[in-house]
Amino acid sequence: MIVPRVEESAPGAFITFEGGEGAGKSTQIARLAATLRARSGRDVCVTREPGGSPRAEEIRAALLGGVAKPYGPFAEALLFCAARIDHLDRLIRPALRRGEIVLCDRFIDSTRAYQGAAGGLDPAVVAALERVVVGPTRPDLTLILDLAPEAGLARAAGRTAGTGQGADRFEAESLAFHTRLRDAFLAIARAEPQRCAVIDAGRDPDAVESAIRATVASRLPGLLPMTGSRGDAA
Ligand code: Z5A
Repeated sequence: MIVPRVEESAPGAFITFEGGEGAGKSTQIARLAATLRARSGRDVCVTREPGGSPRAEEIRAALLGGVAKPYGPFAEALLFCAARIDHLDRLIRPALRRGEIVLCDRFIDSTRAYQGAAGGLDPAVVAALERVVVGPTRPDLTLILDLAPEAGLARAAGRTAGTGQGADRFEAESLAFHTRLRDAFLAIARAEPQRCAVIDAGRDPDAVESAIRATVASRLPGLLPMTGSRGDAA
């Protein structure tokens, strides 16, 4: 029997950010966290996957270093799940129980898109893993930052230019892989419109931030009050 690992009444709010490489997730999470800290009166926990807890960060280093790639997408998915189990148990669920707002850079939809749609892992296997690993701890809102893969890869390359760092395990994949990813994220948004919102991430950072604030304010009105005539949040 699978025991639910977060109370149904957990008072926190769980928002995930998803999208392809360089879509601007880290940039926008930092901005939304600052806004929520200033205006919601609640504690905000910023985290990421893979990673977010010391053990999960160790698994992250192996995954992004390509250690699991030769074993195929199923083995990679299991490692992402191992990291997620620790992250949920050590960080996300305790924070939600304390009533915090958790902002997470990537979560279940990245497994669906990277290992599933783009990597070829059977969606039924991905769904089964989700059921046993995540259980009832589902995001209240998922912001899918949508950007043409060519633009995202160029942004990611611009960020590492001159640092001596090369592309990581996933950045090094083909343009066709990244195009499948984008299509997969958009398909998830179409399939789960109540949970997901697509944000046009091709605009300048201020415009993207404004769209995200408005979406949070309308989808989770308890977190950010709506103000102004255009529906934007304060
Ligand atoms: N993965 C998986 O396969 N399965 C899973 O289940 C999970 C993950 C959970 C994690 O890598 C990898 O793990 C990821 C999927 C896989 N693939 N990769 N690579 P990561 O965490 O290192 O990388 P990422 O999640 O793709 O994030 P990123 O590359 O750091 O991108 P980002 O956070 O979306 O973007 P950013 O850092 O905010 O911005 C990138 C650059 O663009 C930076 O220089 C910004 O200043 C700039 N930027 C940001 N916004 C803009 C706008 N609006 N205009 C212009 N420039 C901008």
